[in-house]
Amino acid sequence: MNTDIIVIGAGGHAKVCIELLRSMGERVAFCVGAPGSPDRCLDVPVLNGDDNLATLHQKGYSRAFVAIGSNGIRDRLARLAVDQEYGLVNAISPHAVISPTAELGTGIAVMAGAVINASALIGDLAIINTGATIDHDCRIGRGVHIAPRCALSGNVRVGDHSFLGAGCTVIDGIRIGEGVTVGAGGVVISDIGPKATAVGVPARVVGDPIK
Ligand code: JB3
Repeated sequence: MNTDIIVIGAGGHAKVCIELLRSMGERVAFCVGAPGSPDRCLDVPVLNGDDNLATLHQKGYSRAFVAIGSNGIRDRLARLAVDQEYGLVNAISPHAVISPTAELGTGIAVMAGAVINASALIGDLAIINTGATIDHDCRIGRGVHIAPRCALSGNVRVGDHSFLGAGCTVIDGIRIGEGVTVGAGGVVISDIGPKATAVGVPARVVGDPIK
């Protein structure tokens, strides 16, 4: 058995996650990218195509991290990796501040400068990006991306696969549904239903929710 990690994805997010994993003392053996990916991601060799996951597993690799920003693709590839009997690891910066009472899922990324406060729950495959703050008792769903410098006050709920763009602010107690997008800089002061896109200050839903 080989304890080195396979990173799935080979773009900008993978670069950040490789460095996070290394900062935790882990080694990354290969990235697996979509066909046509560059040969290397940072200095890590890139294999093209998801059929490489089975081959690598046969060679003894069993730990993986899915480093793709798209919430849908990240979730799909995580399920594929788990189906192939990989264990998903976390990539957590030593420069993040995480409460001992926070509950962390698997396959999550927490970047430098992020803060996760008391009794917060971070769902599987979530990204808490650079400098984002998640305050007490927040519930962050599976496959959510909280982009850099977002600030979530206490008791905020964010449904699965939602995306809060860079610099969003959410006041306490707000409920954001599944599959929601909040545009960068949005200030959320009222609840947002599922699959909506909201933008602005204060954030307002635009268009019809995507069916
Ligand atoms: O906002 C920040 C700080 N980071 C963003 C990050 C969270 O998301 C970043 O700016 C980008 O917006 C995005 O980064 P990501 O996901 O690395 O995007 P990109 O550089 O476009 O790379 C996408 C990667 O996904 C490429 O390496 C593709 O090969 C890979 N990919 C896409 N589909 C896939 C598949 N890889 C595999 N193995 N299988 C697929 O089906």
